[in-house]
Amino acid sequence: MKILKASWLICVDENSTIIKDGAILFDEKIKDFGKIESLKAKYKDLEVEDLGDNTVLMPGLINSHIHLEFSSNSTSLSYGNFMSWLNSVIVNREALIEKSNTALINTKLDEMLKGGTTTIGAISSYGFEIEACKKTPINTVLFSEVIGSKADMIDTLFSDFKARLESVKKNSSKNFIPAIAIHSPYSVHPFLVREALRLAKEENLSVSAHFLESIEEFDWLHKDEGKFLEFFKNFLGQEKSATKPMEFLRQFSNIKNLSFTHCVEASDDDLGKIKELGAVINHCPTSNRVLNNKRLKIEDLDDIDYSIGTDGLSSNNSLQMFDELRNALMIHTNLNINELSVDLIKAATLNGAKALGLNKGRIKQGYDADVIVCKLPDEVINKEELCTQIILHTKEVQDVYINGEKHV
Ligand code: MCF
Ligand code: FE
Repeated sequence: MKILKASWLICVDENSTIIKDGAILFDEKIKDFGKIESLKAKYKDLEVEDLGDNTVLMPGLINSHIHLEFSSNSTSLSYGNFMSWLNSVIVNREALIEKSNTALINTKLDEMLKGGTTTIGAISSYGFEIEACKKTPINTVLFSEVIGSKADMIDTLFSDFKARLESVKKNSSKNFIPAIAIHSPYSVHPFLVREALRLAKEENLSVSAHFLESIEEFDWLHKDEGKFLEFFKNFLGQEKSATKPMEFLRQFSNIKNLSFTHCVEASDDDLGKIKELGAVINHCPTSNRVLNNKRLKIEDLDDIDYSIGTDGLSSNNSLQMFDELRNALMIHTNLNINELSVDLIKAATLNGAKALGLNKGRIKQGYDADVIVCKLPDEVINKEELCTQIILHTKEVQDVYINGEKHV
């Protein structure tokens, strides 16, 4: 067992505790933490590794919503209008998926690791990222996605989904965990939603769904009108949406680890239901911006926890959590920057762990020892500004430990 000492220790707890000259003791779990003097006095025989000047120890970052299968996209997809983006996904999907091979995804995962990401929630449409995710030290909750609203395709779609889920289950391990994604209320037939959720409950799997991301989705689900009407008429011969938002949400009762992605068009009632379900909102600020969707009003969430996701390179120029946190900092202009930064660090650690159902994201006895060390360019005087400075100045981290093992 080892003691690590840094200039600062961010615990991520109810009181946002930050300890100056803090240290942790860990093997694969966190065993103890506190001021370096008190740890030294308690564990006289143990070696202390001083991480150096201007260093910060904190829980590893958790990217709770990412699509690795779109990793080859840079400039192919259209941004600035949600329908144009959707149409460009349909046109380019096959080519992008084919180019997003294991070698490319390995490279992306390696960059993410160096950037301080220790856990991801990966939405998997095809299962083409499984090989890369099995190999990476980054903990992966792999959400097999069910999608499709055409009634006569249901059986085929459900069998395909179950086969993909099985292949994830076959490979499951401590850091490769099967889960289920329902794509969205507009794109998944109610039968598929019901059956996929039945499976999730039976097998106690975490669940995630995209929910009310765009005004087009809102108009279609609530009023059967808007740009989606044209889209559904053309592609599927459908003129009425199959589900209302509240009906969709009601189906998710009794799912233990649940998250909804985006939610920028959710009403107060929807948010009330999300809170009652105990769900976390995956907040993807860059994706919302580039697809011309609204800003998530995190100030109005009324005790619903939100986590941070980059989404895929299908709607982002980076998969790095510190890039995403910087964007979040710049988008929520109405909030105090130092308070927001503290909140964002909690979103990117503890709340991500809650979304994925993991015992991570916090420096506390018994939690998994997934920790990162950031090195700031100079001294920070005010504790209150520490989180802001970390978000502003970190591109790559100095060290990464996952389940107590050093990987960077
Ligand atoms: O979160 C973004 C935007 N909203 C919906 N879907 C996706 C996003 N990024 C990738 N997707 C995927 C989704 O998983 O796009 C595919 C689905 O498999 C086609 S439907 C837009
Ligand atoms: Fe997404």
